[in-house]
Amino acid sequence: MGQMSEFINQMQVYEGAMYELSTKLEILDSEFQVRFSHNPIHHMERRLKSVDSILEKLQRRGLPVTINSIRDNLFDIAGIRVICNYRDDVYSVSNYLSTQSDIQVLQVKDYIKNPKQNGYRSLHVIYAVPVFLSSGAHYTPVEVQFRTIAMDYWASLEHALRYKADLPDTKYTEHAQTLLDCARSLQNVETQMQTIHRDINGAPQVVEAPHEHVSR
Ligand code: 0O2
Repeated sequence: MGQMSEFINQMQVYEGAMYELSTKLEILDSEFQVRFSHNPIHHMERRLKSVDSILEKLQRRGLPVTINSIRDNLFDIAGIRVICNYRDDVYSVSNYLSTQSDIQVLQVKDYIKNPKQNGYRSLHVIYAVPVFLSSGAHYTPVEVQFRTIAMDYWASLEHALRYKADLPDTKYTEHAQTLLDCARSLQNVETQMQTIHRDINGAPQVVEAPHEHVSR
């Protein structure tokens, strides 16, 4: 098979894995609505990494530009962003998903418990999802970023600042510092609102995930 059609086939498998996982998340969200009269998921975003970003990432890491290299090294070709209402929701949804017996947890990076130096917070989990083709089950990685509305609001502006190349260095540094302050303020607001929400709706629905939390 030509490299091009093999690449297209592989992207279809990533897309299938992404849809399977987002259906699981939608089912969890509706179950929560029925059982607890609360929707933990505010909304979801899905994307397949573009060819340009795949090439950029392989080149940046000095990796060969082949389909095998993509399969072996890039685990964020398929990505889902799950934007939750509260921090408790982030952990209950991610833990319920992680306990499902037909998928595997490959990696967890908890930037909520250990925020990045710039203030970035989110829980990143890489799952392996079986996609059934005529040749059998193909376990395919999907990166899921779980975050609250506040974390998402912050990350969007920080992302915009990072890619604003024509900003003078002093301005960039000043904005980056302000963003770090904003991250802390948002975290405080979130904690206070979470407390009110717990008082109204009761304790969070959290199960222990059957995996170690790994952070960099
Ligand atoms: P896109 O367009 O979202 O795909 P990498 O940094 O990619 O070489 P790794 O291990 O994949 O290595 O990184 P990590 O820490 O798991 O985070 C990958 C993704 O998380 C990023 O994807 C962002 O979406 C998000 N992210 C991580 N750190 C930050 C941050 O400081 N600010 C913001 N706004 N987002 C962050 P990509 O590949 O950058 O882009």
